Amino acid sequence: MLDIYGRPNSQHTQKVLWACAELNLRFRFVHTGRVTTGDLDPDYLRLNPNGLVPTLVEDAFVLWESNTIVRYLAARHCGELIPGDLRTRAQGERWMDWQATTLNDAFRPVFRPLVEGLPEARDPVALRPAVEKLNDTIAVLDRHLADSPYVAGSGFTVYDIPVGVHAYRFFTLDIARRPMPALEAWYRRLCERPPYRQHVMIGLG
Ligand SMILES: N[C@@H](CCC(=O)N[C@@H](CS)C(=O)NCC(=O)O)C(=O)O
Repeated sequence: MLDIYGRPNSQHTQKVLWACAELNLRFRFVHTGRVTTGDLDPDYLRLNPNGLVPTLVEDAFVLWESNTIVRYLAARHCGELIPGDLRTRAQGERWMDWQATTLNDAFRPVFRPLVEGLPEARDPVALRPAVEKLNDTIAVLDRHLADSPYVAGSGFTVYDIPVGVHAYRFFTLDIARRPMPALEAWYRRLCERPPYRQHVMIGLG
């Protein structure tokens, strides 16, 4: 029995839901998170002491950290989303770590004000440095994709998932975007995937 605890509009939950859909997994989804339910249930805090979503529970096995969950599911249920070659895999994992650190740090100061309607969102001048920084950061991925149709080579892998969730947000936010032809082409390929449309392309907020 596979349970996924999360909030459908959270970027971290979306990675896991998207991975489950790519792998055709059957699971029970449990809506949770402070934003959804207010104070967290002590039972949930025992599963995930961070008080964050998502969390996976598979029989007695509990796992949190969205990128780890996505890699676990892909390895357990369908090896083909994980390349066999060690160096290809390491390069893919690098983009997962980059998403969780560098890209997330660049995204937060743009995403939160715009989606939560904070005062700086009404002042494009105040937001401009953060938008510039986000463009600078995501351009690193654009340059990588100019030589590689997907994040880890010629085919879709689990490593496209974390950055793919951010790609939808980047192309959907009302911000000034520099031309990023390779990023856009890859994003258009993701948009053709039904699991992406079902779990990621669901609006912001
Ligand atoms: N590093 C964690 C971050 C998880 C996280 O920050 N989750 C956010 C949602 S995206 C959260 O739980 N926020 C509180 C809430 O939704 O109640 C992961 O990747 O799973």
